[in-house]
Amino acid sequence: ANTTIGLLVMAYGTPRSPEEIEPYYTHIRRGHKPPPDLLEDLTSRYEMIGGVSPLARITEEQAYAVEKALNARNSGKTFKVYLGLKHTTPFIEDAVQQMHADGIREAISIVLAPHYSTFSVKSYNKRAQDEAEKLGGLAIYSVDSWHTEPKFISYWASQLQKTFSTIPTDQKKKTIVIFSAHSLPEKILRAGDPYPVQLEQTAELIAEESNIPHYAIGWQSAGNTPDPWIGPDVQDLTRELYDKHGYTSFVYCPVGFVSDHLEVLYDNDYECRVVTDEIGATYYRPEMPNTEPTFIDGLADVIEKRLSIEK
Ligand code: FEC
Repeated sequence: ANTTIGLLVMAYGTPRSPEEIEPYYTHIRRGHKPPPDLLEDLTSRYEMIGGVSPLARITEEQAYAVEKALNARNSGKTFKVYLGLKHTTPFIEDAVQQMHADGIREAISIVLAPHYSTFSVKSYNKRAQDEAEKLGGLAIYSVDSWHTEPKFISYWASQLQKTFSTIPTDQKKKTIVIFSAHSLPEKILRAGDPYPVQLEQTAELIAEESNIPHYAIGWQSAGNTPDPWIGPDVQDLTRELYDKHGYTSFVYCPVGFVSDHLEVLYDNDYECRVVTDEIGATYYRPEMPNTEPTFIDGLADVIEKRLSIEK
């Protein structure tokens, strides 16, 4: 019998070259090719962050780092990592097929996004489960969310302490932290989706551990569709907090993401900075988790805990 446990790490995916932007965008749009103006707009955002996103490299590094951390624990189990992406190759289904072909009978899956929503994590998990069911003989235990995981919280708390140590003392009281995640269509709320409550829980825990004076919750990177998206948008929120309370320093923590990628490098580092520049405030954005050891160890903890429920 094969006693190796499959470690299915799922993530969003990104184009690996400028030529891949169109097929990637078409996949995000559920098979509909983007009109030329939208494609041009997205291409120019990638150009602003260096042509392509560093996400492909970082996702891979994260997946291998979690595998390594788990195998270093001498738990008597051996993990083999498989990367499955939502919008580009290797797709989630490709990874499940590969696990099956390798004779894996048991696997654990995790999405590289901390908060559960029907729109994101649920659909990743469903694609993995559907493929496993089709193939047969492979059980996948899915992690739904890990937004309160202690080492994940500690990662951000220590990043905030680091950032605050660079803020002049007289500015600290006028500093606000904005915790954010990717916005989603508001209609998910009517179905009781836990996504916004989970973001609040993450924010509260980080704020408590880092002892920051003020924080707010915002949403970012909303899509361009006629139906309303969850707000307030981080840019509008920045203006409002300045107008109403006169904050002069803004610290952006996009805790719904775990890597440097377009939604952070462009939507925060460019778009939010446009607003802070306009109002004459200072922009701060702590480093993203990427492969920082505490964060990776936290993901390994999440996986061990999920497996212990099955045993
Ligand atoms: O290439 C990169 O560096 C950035 C990759 C990237 C990440 C990401 C994360 C999330 N998204 C979520 C939801 C939506 C919904 C739509 C949508 C659209 C886009 C587009 C690009 C894009 N997303 Fe994304 N997202 C990333 C990239 N996303 C590019 C298309 C152009 C644009 O709107 O900018 C709207 C389409 C639809 O209706 O389906 C919704 C969520 C996350 C965070 C959770 C996760 O990582 O899965 C939720 C990274």
